[in-house]
Amino acid sequence: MTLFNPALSRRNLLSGVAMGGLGMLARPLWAQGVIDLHLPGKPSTRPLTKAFPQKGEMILQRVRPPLLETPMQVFDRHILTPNDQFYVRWHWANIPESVDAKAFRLTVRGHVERKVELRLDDLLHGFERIEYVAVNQCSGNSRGMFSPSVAGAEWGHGAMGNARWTGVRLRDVLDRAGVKSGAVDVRFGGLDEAMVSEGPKFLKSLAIDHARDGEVMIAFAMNGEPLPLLNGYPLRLVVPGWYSTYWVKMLSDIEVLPQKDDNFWMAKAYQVPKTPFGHVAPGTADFPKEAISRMVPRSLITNLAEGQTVKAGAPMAISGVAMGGDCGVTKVEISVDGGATWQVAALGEDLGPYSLRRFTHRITAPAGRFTLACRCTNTKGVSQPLTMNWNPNGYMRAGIETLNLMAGDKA
Ligand SMILES: Nc1nc2c(c(=O)[nH]1)N[C@H]1C(S)=C(S)[C@@H](COP(=O)(O)O)O[C@H]1N2
Ligand SMILES: [Mo]
Repeated sequence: MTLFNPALSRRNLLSGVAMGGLGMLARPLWAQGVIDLHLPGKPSTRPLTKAFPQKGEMILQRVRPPLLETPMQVFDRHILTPNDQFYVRWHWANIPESVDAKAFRLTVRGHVERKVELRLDDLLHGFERIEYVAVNQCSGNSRGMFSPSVAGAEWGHGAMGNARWTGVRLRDVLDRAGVKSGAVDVRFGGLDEAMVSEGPKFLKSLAIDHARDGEVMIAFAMNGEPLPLLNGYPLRLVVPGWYSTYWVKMLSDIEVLPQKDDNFWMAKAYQVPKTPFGHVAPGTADFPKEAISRMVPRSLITNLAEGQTVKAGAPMAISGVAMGGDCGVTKVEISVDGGATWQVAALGEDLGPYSLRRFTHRITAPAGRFTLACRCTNTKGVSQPLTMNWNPNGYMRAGIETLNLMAGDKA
């Protein structure tokens, strides 16, 4: 398998990828169509682009650093999101345009018995491999849907992806260095750098017990292929059940800390209200905060779009995807009357507790305007809240999503 041949991986990965100095565009950037994200109360059309290396058709949110969103139809077609349509998000634009697999080193240092420097080859061949399916979801996924609006990247629902991740246990790598007693946090950094010297480098940490839980992974593959460069080639952290702000890409540095990490990205950024679903009354700015962590249940209809016309009185198929958040999906319910009554949908194959799960249902379309809604309950018994959650950073969107449809004589 070429994946595990480091001599091949660099060539395969980057051949044909002529990334100019500016913004990693493989091809000139011109609009290849537009898509309407139906964000409430704001301009919501976005260009579609195929201009980025190793990426197919994506919704362009920002060129530099690249913010690329996955169109909803991709989730309708595939339960594992194809790598070339997997969303992309970076904080700083100073991202290497290629990584030499031979020269690459992953350093483990800090509060350890011995500093170690691992080659990609060591990761591929020197540790037991693990593999599982997990959703990677940006903390700000669906931010553009909030009403009232909040500041930040105005994503639709496509700042998420589901993949089969292959790699090694973070615990085993930490053990190679020998964590000293008194370790508190483990901090992760990648090859990307801030554009300005005052800009804080993107660094995220996990508590030592979480880092050593045997599930947190240093991944070298997604869906059986090396990671696309924009998704973190050659290595990224996978923290199943947690928002992907912790899933550090192009992971090159692991530092064990004898104290809590108070760097900007842990202590100042990515803070949510310390309430269920990170919810505060819209407009509230002052509240006790905590670092964002575990995901919450969500469900999204993928085969229909806001405002679509369907045939009144005719059978109508509904399909979508659900996630339990930090555990599996137990139930998805559908409402055709805006949430007054609910019907249980059929669930698709169970790919494990951290995966997306397909749901399908059939209804007879009523006449006139109607509102479809779906609601997920996870294996811990947590259901999506009936009232939409809100916070000023637009994180952790969890409430029930609705689609307003119109049933008429013709579909
Ligand atoms: N090195 C590095 N890793 C990073 C980031 C970053 O800016 N730099 N952004 C994080 C955030 S906020 C998100 S949402 C995910 C996005 O992962 P993806 O681009 O593979 O979809 O990467 C995370 N890992
Ligand atoms: Mo994110």
